[in-house]
Amino acid sequence: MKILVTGFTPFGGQTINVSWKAVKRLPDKIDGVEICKMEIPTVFGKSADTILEFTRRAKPRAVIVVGEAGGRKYITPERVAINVDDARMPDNNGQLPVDRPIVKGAREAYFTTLPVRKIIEAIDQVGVPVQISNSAGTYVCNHVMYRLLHEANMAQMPFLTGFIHLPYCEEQVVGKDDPALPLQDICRGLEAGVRVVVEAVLEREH
Ligand code: PCA
Repeated sequence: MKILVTGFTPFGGQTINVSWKAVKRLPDKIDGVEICKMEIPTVFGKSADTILEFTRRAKPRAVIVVGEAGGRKYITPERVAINVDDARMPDNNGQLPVDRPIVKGAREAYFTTLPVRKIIEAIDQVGVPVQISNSAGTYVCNHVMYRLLHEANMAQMPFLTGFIHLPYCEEQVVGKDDPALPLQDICRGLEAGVRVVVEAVLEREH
């Protein structure tokens, strides 16, 4: 049995994306479940296509998409994805969609199917700042979350899926005022959240 956890490439002129830095440090196995890790491009379309190619082939039981939300003080599991691409800056392929539906004619929004409250409790219990977020934005992260929830919603055996945004890690904010957490804390919090998803996957099996 496996689950997939993804991080993004750096974007917006940065050299680091904390999401991939943290995801690649996750254990390879938790409670017998394989943790597959993948770095995906910060590009509308291709980001989600890359994951969906994997889910169709490898059939993971859950997909946790992890991204960076610079400026936030907490790890923020996302509650909802909305059906719109509206970029404030070009993606890594220069695309700048404005008010464009992600999937024409599909639902306006999907709620996460990850156990978001339990994830928050678990991250809180390891002492890492965490808060629910009610908007994943309208950039590439929301795009990927929406596409995965839409795919899972149409599948016969839907995988659990949702999104976790991470704040900057300390090395990204040297000389700046932006809030940040030590990478170690971010990794500890993320792992606690992933463990909750592993438990949920194992429970569904029985
Ligand atoms: N954060 C961006 C896209 C990639 C990432 O890590 C976002 O919040 O949409």
